[in-house]
Amino acid sequence: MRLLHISDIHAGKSLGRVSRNQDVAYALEQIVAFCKENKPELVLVAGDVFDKANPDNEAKEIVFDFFLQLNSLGIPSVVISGNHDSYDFMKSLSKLLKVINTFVFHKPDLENGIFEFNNLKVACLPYPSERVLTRAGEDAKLSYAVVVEKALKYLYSKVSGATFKVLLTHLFVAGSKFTKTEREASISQYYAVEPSSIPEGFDYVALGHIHGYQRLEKVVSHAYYTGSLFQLDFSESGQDKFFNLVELKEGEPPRVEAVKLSLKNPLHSVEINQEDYRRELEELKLLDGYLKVHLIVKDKIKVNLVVDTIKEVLGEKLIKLELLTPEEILSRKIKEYKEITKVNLFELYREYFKENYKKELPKEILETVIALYEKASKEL
Ligand SMILES: [Mn+2]
Repeated sequence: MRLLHISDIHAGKSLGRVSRNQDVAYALEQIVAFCKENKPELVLVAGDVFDKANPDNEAKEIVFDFFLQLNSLGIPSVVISGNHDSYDFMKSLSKLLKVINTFVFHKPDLENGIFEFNNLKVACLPYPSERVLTRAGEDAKLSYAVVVEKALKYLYSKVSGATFKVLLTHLFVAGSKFTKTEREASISQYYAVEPSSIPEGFDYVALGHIHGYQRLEKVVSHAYYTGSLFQLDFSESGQDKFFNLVELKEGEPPRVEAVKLSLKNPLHSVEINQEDYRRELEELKLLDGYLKVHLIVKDKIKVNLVVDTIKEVLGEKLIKLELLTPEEILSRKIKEYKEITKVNLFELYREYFKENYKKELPKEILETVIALYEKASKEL
């Protein structure tokens, strides 16, 4: 059985004043062309179909066209909501999309979360928002991660008899590497689900939410984030984008092939210096896609001419221009690092120590680590 796993379409996304719908369309066209050629039996969409609760009409048309084309190739799709999708909007589409063999699971529903397809069962867990999972009731006191773990185990029990068992979900598994576009609140540690919460018996786990392509090494089943279909914003600049072709054979591990997408508009985040900006501009104006330019200035006065020239030369390609002093660049990098890691370094070290040395971290070692960290921060 051959499946296609795609994720994080984010139709309706814009970057500053620029709509990214053409980037979405370009990615989906490539996927349709791939399907025509390779004939997978089913397409799995792991959430964040739309970028917002009320996507614009063009975004909707692009998404509906995609599913219409898959249907005319005879390929059904299973779709779950991500954290960017509105449960209610996805629900409003579900009956209509079923007519074109696009099966939408809009909201976590453990009793009705199984999609059956020949000898395959897909356990579908749309983005389990904290609001939905921990309402009043017996689970209210349990932490989010524990409730999600229970849900995954329950779903697994409902697919366990099938020849092929796949999990389709949209959540943050602890230990995955994220960019900054996944939406901050939902990637805090509170929402992290432990890799061990994913039942081992799934043949393949199709994940959405994290935008950088990756396999989760700590999960026993073959678990992948295929990531967003195009570079959503400048924190994803330089990232290649993929979807997975997954081949399931009885008694064998799945064969997973990452298929690379080409990008309509690659994003570039660049720094240029006030002194030699003219020379750098000559190179930048030849780049495809969109630019975010950090202009490094000695002082912020007398730069009007430089700014005007940059705007004129780069035109529509320029999405954002920021003036920064070298000191500001440095402090920003430190801040970004803290945001990206989003964890308490010392907590992380404590866990690392415990895992490796099989005992609690002694207080004196922690004190030494903190002192070293503070010393290093000052030197930066
Ligand atoms: Mn997303």
